[in-house]
Amino acid sequence: MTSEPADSAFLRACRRRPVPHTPVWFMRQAGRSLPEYRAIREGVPMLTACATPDLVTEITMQPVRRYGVDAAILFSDIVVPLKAIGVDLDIKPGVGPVVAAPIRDADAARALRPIEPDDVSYVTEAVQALTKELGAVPLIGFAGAPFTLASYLIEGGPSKNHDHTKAMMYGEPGLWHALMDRLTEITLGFLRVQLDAGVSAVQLFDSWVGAVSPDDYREFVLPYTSRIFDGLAGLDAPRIHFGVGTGELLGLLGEAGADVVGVDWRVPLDEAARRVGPGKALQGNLDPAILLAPWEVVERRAGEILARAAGLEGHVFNLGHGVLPGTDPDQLARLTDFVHAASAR
Ligand code: 1CP
Repeated sequence: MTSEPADSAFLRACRRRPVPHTPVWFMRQAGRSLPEYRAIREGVPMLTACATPDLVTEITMQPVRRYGVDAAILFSDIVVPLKAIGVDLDIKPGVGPVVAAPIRDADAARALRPIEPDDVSYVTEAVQALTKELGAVPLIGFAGAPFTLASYLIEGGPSKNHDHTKAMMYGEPGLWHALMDRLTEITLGFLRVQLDAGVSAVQLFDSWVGAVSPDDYREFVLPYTSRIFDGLAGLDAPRIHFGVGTGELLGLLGEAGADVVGVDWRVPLDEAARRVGPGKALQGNLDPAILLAPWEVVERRAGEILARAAGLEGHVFNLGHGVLPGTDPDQLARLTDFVHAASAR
């Protein structure tokens, strides 16, 4: 047994050190499929839950207790820092984040001010309570990356094609860069609050950046994600970078500077390692939909992922994206046990 997060399989794998077993956690492991989550959230709006430290602490702990995962992820949302600096937005059940006045001009971009620790004191409080309760289990903090945040702000809500976002990127590059610059400072500030409060690692979710080409990523996104990872260098907390549909961007995601690159299910991990290049751990990459199939299928597919990962410098087992709402929690519990047993060394 280890007694400090620093000795944990999760942090060791992120640092590409030998591990007793492959560590596992699941994106969106809190909420979604857990009945105890639905019970505690009954009648509490999402953003109210995120701003209530007791609820954040309890919900963050639920999947750790039930699944025995190797890391907890703070219960929050990528739009929490935007709400905290005064953006008029809400999270609508069954929809996601909805912004009252989408940002489409320079005045609206300028109104996005930097975040101060006092704006999110409930996050500091929750992280402090959680690090005590978690003991040796590491806590992952997170933030949305500038591109993904920009998409919600510009579109006004969830979007399939990110049309308005790309229209600004291509048509008004000056405005685009000004907006990305502001979002970069907010993201950095929000991650620093979590690191100061005691999280052991951070994940930057650029969930929707797979929508852009490599050349456009380099010009319109990479400078900002690089600034975030550079700003968090030398802190002893591994930095994880994740996006969906990023097969063609994996080399650039590696270039951006994270310690760990998250891979969705579309690229096998051994091929992902070639694309990302040396000196990085990888995280992933079971298709979350596989968990809806019978256990025998889950076991076989998870075994294939471990086999693909055998030659990696470091591997954190995860899904290729978040847990789907219809997932049976027992499948996640079994999967956690299976990964631990099958990878024990
Ligand atoms: O384990 C956890 O559930 C941790 C908490 C967590 C995280 C890491 C939530 C709670 N949201 C997120 C990150 C997040 N939020 C991302 C990045 C991860 C990903 O790609 O899945 C994104 C894109 C969002 C935006 C968002 N918030 C959506 C997606 C909408 C879309 O564009 O398709 C949704 C549905 C939300 C609301 C939300 N966030 C979290 C929960 C539990 C919910 C559901 C709201 C509710 O219960 O009322």
